[in-house]
Amino acid sequence: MNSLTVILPTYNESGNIATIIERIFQHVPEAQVLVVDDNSPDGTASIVEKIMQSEPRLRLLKRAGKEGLGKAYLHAFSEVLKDQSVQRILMMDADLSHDPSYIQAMIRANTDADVVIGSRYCAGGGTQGWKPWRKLLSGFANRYCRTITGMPIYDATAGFILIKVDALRSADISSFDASGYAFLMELKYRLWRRGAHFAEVPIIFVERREGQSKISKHIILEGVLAPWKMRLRR
Ligand SMILES: Nc1nc2c(ncn2[C@@H]2O[C@H](COP(=O)(O)OP(=O)(O)OP(=O)(O)O)[C@@H](O)[C@H]2O)c(=O)[nH]1
Ligand SMILES: [Mg+2]
Repeated sequence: MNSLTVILPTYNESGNIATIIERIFQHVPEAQVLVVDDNSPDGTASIVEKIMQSEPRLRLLKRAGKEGLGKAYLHAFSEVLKDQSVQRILMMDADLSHDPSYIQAMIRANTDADVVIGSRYCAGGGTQGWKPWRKLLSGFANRYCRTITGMPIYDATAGFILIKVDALRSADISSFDASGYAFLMELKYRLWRRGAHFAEVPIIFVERREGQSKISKHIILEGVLAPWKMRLRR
């Protein structure tokens, strides 16, 4: 069955990519996986190509250069939506912070909800291995987003998101220009404004052990401004 496509955006994830792909197929053997790589200098794409030789469920979308998480996801959505048989899309990080063992619980919650978030901020969720500043920033960012936008979601900056394709098709997702947390908040906001029903499934988010963070001052600033932009546009 060709109904679930997992999208894995990558930039310099050579230390994680083989493990995350293997673990996804272990927990959801029926899934297809699409890696979206922005020409990682560390050779992430060639590792994927090697695995593809013996793994027909795996595909690779190669992009010319680093353009941020948002652009990579929008490109991947437009590819996946061409295939009418795909019923749901799962967005997740490739750095092993999002444990594939939660995917089945998210799929179960997806029967009643259009969008299921692997959530750090609902009862039972949390983070492991984060420095205090990261915890504070993330907790604050989520309360801030909820207060300003009114969106009833505890983990608005989450990147572990299962979406029914019908909900994604009805939201206007082709036309926005945001990269990191801003993209993840705005995507949920557009789905919510279009009437999508949300559920949150608790996850423990584990700090990456391999590779480097791509968080920058630009991504944080864009995230701070995003909820105001959404509110003002309303
Ligand atoms: N294709 C693509 N993927 C990206 C880009 N920036 C980040 N990613 C990927 O998006 C996912 C999330 O990025 P991370 O750098 O892990 O961001 P984070 O989880 O907020 O922060 P850390 O875990 O601290 O690094 C990872 O799989 C990255 O490799 C990009 O510009 N293009
Ligand atoms: Mg990460």
